[in-house]
Amino acid sequence: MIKQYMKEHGYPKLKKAKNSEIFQALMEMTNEMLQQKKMQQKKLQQEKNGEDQKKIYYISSEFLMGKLLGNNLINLGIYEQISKELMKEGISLAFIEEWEAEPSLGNGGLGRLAACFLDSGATLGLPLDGIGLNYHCGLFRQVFRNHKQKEKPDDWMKNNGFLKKNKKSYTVEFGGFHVRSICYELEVSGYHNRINTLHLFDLPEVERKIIRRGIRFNKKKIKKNLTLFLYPDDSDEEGRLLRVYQEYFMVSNAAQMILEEAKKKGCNYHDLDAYARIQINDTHPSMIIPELIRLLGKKGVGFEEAVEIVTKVCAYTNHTILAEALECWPMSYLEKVAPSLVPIIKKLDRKIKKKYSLPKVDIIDENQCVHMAHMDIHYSHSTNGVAKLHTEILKETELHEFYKLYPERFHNETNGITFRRWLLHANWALAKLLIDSIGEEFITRPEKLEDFMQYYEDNETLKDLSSIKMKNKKRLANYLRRTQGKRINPDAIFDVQVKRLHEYKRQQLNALFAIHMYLEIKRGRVLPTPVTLLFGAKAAPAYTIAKDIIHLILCLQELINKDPDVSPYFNVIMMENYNVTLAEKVIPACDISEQISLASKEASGTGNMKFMLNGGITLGTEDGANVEIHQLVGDDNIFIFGEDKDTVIERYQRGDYRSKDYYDKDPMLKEAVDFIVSEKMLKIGKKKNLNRLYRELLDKDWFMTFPDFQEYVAIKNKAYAAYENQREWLKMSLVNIAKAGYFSSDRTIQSYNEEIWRV
Ligand code: 26Q
Repeated sequence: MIKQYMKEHGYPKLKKAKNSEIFQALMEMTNEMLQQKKMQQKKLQQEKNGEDQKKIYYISSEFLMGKLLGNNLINLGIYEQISKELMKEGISLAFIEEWEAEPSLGNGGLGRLAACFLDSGATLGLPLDGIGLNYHCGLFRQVFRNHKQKEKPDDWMKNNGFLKKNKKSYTVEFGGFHVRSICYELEVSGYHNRINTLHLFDLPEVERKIIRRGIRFNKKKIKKNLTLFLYPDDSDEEGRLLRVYQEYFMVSNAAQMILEEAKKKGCNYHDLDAYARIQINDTHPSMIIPELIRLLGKKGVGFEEAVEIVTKVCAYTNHTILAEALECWPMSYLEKVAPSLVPIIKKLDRKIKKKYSLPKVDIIDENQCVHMAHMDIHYSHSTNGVAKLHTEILKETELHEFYKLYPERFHNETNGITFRRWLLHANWALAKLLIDSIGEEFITRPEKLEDFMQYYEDNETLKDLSSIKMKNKKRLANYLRRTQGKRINPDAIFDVQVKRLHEYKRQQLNALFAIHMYLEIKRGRVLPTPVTLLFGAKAAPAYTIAKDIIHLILCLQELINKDPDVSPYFNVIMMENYNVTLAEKVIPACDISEQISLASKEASGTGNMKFMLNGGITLGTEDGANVEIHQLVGDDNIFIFGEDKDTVIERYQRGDYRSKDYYDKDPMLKEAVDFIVSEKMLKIGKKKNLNRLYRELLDKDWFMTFPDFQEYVAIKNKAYAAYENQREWLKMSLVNIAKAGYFSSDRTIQSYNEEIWRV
């Protein structure tokens, strides 16, 4: 197939072609197939009953898509065929796939969730398009220099040919000037099913040249910088303003496009509800509500009616209860960026003040700040949390006043992950074992995975699971050696914590454990099987403590791996630039999945689900979707520790947590904490950073690592001991795989559709 294509399109023969040429040919061929499929789809619809009348628009400032080639080949049903064809010439498709740069359009969980949802929407045959922004240099590329994170622009567009410019263009009016947008598209293929579209808006004048050292640039030149980076540094006012410019630009384009598409299908604006459903992914796109009301007004729809229509069309997803992440913009910012929305937002707020006179639910507070989430809840028909525990906390605590006003609007939609990328693509060996054991139905009917439980006692299957894990560990070891010059031992237990760096996720707790383990081994403890602690995490450029935690881990890596007394038993590896591509290699290789956030703080987590599906055993707190994982696999197939959410929430309410009390009472903890500023560490690292982190823990420890330390050390030791009984361990792994069906994003999207969109 690819041979033929290359021949017909003037490429050299496979044997003589460079890898870059094979990649180019595969990409072009795939693009053509996607276009053809899309045309067929359109034709078929026209023949049948016209276009899909009602369409779902998932609006999000982030879509963390991952590389596209492999995923498209899988969804088009030709991955194996191409892979075999290339293999005949001694070429590895996995290797060719590395030529593609992954679109750098997201931070972490929320963006990756959006990408999984697009895959599931298309796979289920739903008309579900994404709308977002095309950030030229993406988030940032992380490099380590002198044991510190440095940020570099990520020029992903240079090596990604799936992005296609289309003809859409709209005018967006900011205060004092206007811009004309352009729009790119990415085709989103479903598994043996439909093709949807991700629309990414952009500006023609954006200039790479204005970037100076690292990722610094002039934040005032809006026309030149608007879509240069995802969330520029928000530590200063200019950065925050730029973020509001980005948000308004995104939603104004989205609203204009949605109205235009609806109109084309016969909508008269009064019946927009029959043509569009809008899912607002966290508060970043919230201005779509006043923007739609404004545009409907221009089309002749009265204010009150427009409010009603928009409320019916929009739905809002909350992804966090962290106060600092809840967007609340000063009115003065909106006056500067989007002055035409200001009277509308004020009117919306007056309605609420008049109806409820309850300051807690106001949109505009007494400091003239606009609470985006409040606007969403009042003026959309659905608010949802992303895991059972999270939704409960929203209803009982964070959004309790709103829940009392609108109990029927609250839903839980537990997150999910696409099995196509996180099983078929990332771990074909395991997928193949599953297909051979229980058939391939589970790929689109995830509840079928449970059939794998039949093999619980089957020695052959357990042996297969063991050799697949080993193969994946070796693959990761090779990859890290090749791409980062890091050496890891595939015979070690892989104990993995990969996710954005945030204090609430508590990488610092894991680092304290590493110190403890180092000291124990120095005192003569030996481990029957060596352990490798693997970290991967980017810190926000302006998040000082997060960067100090990275510094600590990098210093520990240096100290521990170079100590001949310790390194035969225990290693610490901090992988550079953790992203989707690396995740696809790390997750299938993991034995122990660290999900150790402070209970109540992680809304859901989705990495936890990916590890489970790939046979990793969760070691975690009762937080987010860990609670649901625990319920599914039972006490014997997970390692749970730590204080529960009620204890934590009560302690915050009392405000009486003093980390120093724990430090004074617990010599083991004291020893580990003091080591941060020990002579050995100061020889490797920077006094300023290590000392600042040390003081932070002693004086504040806002995410309460100290109360959980003893239990954490105990449970890690328990997990390492359990690993020694390989048969029992593999059985645990099998249960995790078999019970992971619930976490397919197909289930999640089906549920959004049944409860919220009703398309
Ligand atoms: C807000 C204001 C100003 C600047 C930045 C932001 C901002 C940017 C990104 C706030 C939040 C985010 C991203 C949040 C996120 O990724 N949340 C995660 O969402 C996942 C999907 O639901 C959950 O699984 C995770 O638990 C949650 O942390």
